[in-house]
Amino acid sequence: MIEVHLGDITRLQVDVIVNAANRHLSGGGGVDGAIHRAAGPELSEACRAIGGCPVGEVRATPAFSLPAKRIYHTVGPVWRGGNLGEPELLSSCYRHCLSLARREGMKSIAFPAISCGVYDYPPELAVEIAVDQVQDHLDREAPPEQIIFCCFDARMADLYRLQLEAVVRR
Ligand code: AR6
Repeated sequence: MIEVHLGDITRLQVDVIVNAANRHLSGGGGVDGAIHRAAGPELSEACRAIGGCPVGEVRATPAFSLPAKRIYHTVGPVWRGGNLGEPELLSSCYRHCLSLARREGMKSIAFPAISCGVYDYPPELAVEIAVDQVQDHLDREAPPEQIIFCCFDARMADLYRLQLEAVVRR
């Protein structure tokens, strides 16, 4: 089941919340800042111990004070016009998160709009990639039962809803 949720990802009671992190896993603004604040200082220590994460990959930590069980830190690409591998790297973020969730037996996962804030990825293009990757994953064995696109503003939520409808019609 794929859902669109409007609100703060840190409040969600799901197995996994995905963080739109940076390569150093050093915390920052946006959703990353909100997750670090809500999870507590142990999260920074756990991230420091991991050391970093290449763009397009994922690293997992416990969720500490959050209601979720795990945080998957993935690093989206910075948008530089679209010809520098941005679509492949963003797809790779979703793919890595979904396969790790499957490997870890996680039943529910919530994604923020990776790269759509400070990293400046055009939301329409990012949403198309996010929905395609999730849809693709649902065709495989034992995907998470619940996949949530968590949006912080109504415009983003509308884009996901439109894209999901378009995919169903395809
Ligand atoms: N819950 C859900 N979505 C949120 C929340 C929240 N609490 N807060 C913001 N968003 P961004 P990026 C939305 O900038 O573009 C950090 O400094 C936001 O409205 O958080 O991947 C990192 O350390 C937007 O739609 O992530 C990196 O340096 C989306 O989350 C850099 O920003 C992503 O915006 C990563 O940039």
